[in-house]
Amino acid sequence: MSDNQSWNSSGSEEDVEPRDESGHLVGIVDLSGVLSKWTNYIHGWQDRWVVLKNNTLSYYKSQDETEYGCRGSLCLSKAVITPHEFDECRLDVSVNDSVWYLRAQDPEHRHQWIGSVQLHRTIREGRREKAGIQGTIFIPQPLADSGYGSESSLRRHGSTLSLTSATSGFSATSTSSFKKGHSLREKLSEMETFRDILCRQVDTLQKYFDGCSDAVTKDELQRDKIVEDDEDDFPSTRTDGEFLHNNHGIKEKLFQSVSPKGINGIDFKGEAITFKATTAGILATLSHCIDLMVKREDSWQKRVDKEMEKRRRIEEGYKSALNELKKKSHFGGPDYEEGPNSLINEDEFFDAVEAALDRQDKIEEQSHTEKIRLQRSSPVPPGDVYSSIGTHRFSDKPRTQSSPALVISAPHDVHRFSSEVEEMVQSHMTYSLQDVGGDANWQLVVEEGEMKVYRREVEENGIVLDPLKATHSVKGVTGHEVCHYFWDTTYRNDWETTIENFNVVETLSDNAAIVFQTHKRVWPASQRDVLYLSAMRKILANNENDPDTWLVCNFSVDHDDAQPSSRCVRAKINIGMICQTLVSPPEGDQEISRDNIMCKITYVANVNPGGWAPASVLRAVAKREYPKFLKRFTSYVQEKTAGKPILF
Ligand code: 9N3
Repeated sequence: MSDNQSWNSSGSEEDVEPRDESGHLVGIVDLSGVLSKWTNYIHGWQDRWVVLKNNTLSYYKSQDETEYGCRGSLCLSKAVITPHEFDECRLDVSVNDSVWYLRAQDPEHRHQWIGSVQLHRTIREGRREKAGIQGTIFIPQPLADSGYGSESSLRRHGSTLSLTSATSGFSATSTSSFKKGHSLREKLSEMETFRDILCRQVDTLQKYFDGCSDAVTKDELQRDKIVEDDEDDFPSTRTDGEFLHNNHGIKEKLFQSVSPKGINGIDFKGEAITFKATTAGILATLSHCIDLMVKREDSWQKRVDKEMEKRRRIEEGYKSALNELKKKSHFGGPDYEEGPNSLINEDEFFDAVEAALDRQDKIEEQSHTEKIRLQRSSPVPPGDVYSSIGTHRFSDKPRTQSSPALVISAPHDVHRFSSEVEEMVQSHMTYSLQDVGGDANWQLVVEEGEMKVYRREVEENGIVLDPLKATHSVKGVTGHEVCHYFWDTTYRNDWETTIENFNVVETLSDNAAIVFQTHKRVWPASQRDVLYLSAMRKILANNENDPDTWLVCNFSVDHDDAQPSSRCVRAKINIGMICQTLVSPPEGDQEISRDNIMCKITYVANVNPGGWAPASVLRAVAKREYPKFLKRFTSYVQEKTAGKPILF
């Protein structure tokens, strides 16, 4: 129980039929506390000390002023308590046509009040029935300044309401449970109260008009001209100034012949005045609402302006900080954007990479369609760079039986990296060809037609090294052809889309070279370069039934002519393109055509990015780029070899 409300509830023996000094039954569930009470249009909601006792709800100006007597009371026997539909704090207590609009400080307090009033009534009813007492209705007699907390009191005091002050002096003076800054909500609540009052008044007026029309038809108008003794409520001293919005200067002459409580016991003049007062109140509250909304909008606008200014300053700060950073020598170097101190987070990095890749795709697509268009308009003449394949020297190499992976290299293939190449080739033949389909360590990341791409997630010191293995079956081409187009840098730009430029640093032999390439920068990651030895080999099978193997290995090496630069991060690669040709026998004595051949490819890739890069980004890029490369490259080989002699 809060400090401004108190219970006097007990189930003790004394309370069975207790009576106060004046013989009234005293509280079983008495309750008193502060409630906001709707007073009038001028004062709106006011905090009042409300007491629930002896089946009566009374209110006082404040708790300290209870000895001066209550300002109004309602007998609860016939009272109707209505919790407000939307305002969770409000409860309206009405008896006949008297309504008290009340507001508790919060929904819990409202609940307590409603519960208490109901409990009070139930207990009283029970006692009354027992005692055979008939329910009586207590009509409140408001005190002089009790205001207009009910419709009846409104009507009673309609004439004393200074209507001019109602408009000019209307201000949010309510000291109710509404908190500061909630004045708009307060006003809206007032509007709801007005709406309720207005509805009742419209009903009353309607009743009056119905009565009028009855009276006219029954020719009873004369009988209704009896002057009743209710003059106190409508002093004759009333002046024009007391009328609100009577802009037309028309007084209710029309109805002056009718006594104040002429038709259906309704005092039309009083009703008309209070009706005007209500509408005046509504208008005043509305204009107040508008004022508040305008003020609120102003304040929001100011806040928006302030935020915009703040944003502008931050953006400026960011720009100048970035400029400062750019001036520093390490800008653009390997340690700048990447690494845990990167200025952008992984998500942003990832988005940027994706966007850049999409842009690249679009450009590639455009150049591809352009190329096709040009090819169609001017077909490639015979003997172009691609048609030399039939004369490749590997095509007539002797076939020798040897150990599992016998590497044949002619004397002119020998160079200073020969042993490294042999080692790499052996390693590919032993490990790379192993099937990973059923290996739980390898996850299948992409499967499209014959192509299957697997990877193993491996990280070393936070650097993603995920080994990749892909298998593919390509119809109509041989392993030799596949390796030829993969190894020979002449064709590199036809299928490779991730390279910005490349150059052969050193030609080691007819089938081995050292290549330097810079990969296209995928903003905002630093650009990567790779320096690798690329060698092509044919490995003869152990027996007649097994196919020979064609293989290209690209693995990182060092070279004095291609030192790492500050512009790029040097990535390290170890890649193998391992191919075997399967031939299905042709029908009859026909020659083997491209329809009879198929190349089984095993592609393995180990890329060490050479520095920190976000794992999620690298993995996403790898998942996207490898299948794309495999499809594009193998289609390219099919395209290039179609209609040409088969290079076994
Ligand atoms: C990737 C290189 C990087 C990243 C490669 C290099 C790569 C792949 C294939 C060479 O098969 S190849 O030898 C054909 C000749 O070019 C070959 C792939 C991922 C991202 C797909 C794993 C280095 C560039 C890089 C690394 C990290 N850029 C940004 C972050």
